[in-house]
Amino acid sequence: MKWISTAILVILVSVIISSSGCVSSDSDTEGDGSDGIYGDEVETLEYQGVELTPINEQRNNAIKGTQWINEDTYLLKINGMVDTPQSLTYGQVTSYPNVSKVVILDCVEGWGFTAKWTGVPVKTLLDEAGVQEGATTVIFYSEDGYSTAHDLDYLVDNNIILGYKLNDVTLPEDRGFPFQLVAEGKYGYKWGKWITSIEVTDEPYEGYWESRGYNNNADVGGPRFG
Ligand SMILES: Nc1nc2c(c(=O)[nH]1)N[C@H]1C(S)=C(S)[C@@H](COP(=O)(O)O)O[C@H]1N2
Ligand SMILES: [Mo]
Repeated sequence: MKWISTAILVILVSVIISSSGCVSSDSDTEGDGSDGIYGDEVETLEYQGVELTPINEQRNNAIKGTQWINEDTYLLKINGMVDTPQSLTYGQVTSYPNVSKVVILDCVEGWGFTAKWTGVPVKTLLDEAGVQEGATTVIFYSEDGYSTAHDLDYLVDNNIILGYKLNDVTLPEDRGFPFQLVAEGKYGYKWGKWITSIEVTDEPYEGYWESRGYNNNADVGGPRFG
């Protein structure tokens, strides 16, 4: 009769495991966005005739996993070579006129995805702060200790945006809420997520991956290292 109690135990344990939700974090759990529904937001999967990659099929990368930022206490700092340093709430950043565009993210490791991004032009924020004469570089710092930098001219000339909507859905936590830099034309490591501060400087800067050997210019199709 020992095998019966063993069998019952095995059945019981598997029932508990399969109903506890601790088995897997992928696939089609209702309401987690895998069905394209995020709270009361519905994901857009085609825009201006371009087919978009669904969020649940977009890969992601993060050195320390998801950062959980509280929208109510969040402040975006803008400092360095500016006349008026800024400290902006989520509501303030997202109430500037926004821009939407379809952009491909290319990770240097060879994967990528196409998405519709909506956000505020970095130039709008910098104009508000008043960039000082001689500034050349803008550094983006993130909640997880990550950082990356861009030439001021690149950001302005390409109307680069600080994105807060992805395929028309509020940028999910695991993807960089509240803001990810949509650094079109640059490898993924130039797309800072969970951005908390922006510093304007006249010095060259090497970010997290750049200081570990990745190319600081990072043009897609250009050299990956050195
Ligand atoms: N804060 C932060 N931003 C980051 C990273 C990171 O680890 N931390 N990884 C970078 C890399 S290497 C890539 S490829 C992209 C991936 O962006 P995604 O998660 O939106 O796909 O995020 C970039 N931004
Ligand atoms: Mo990457």
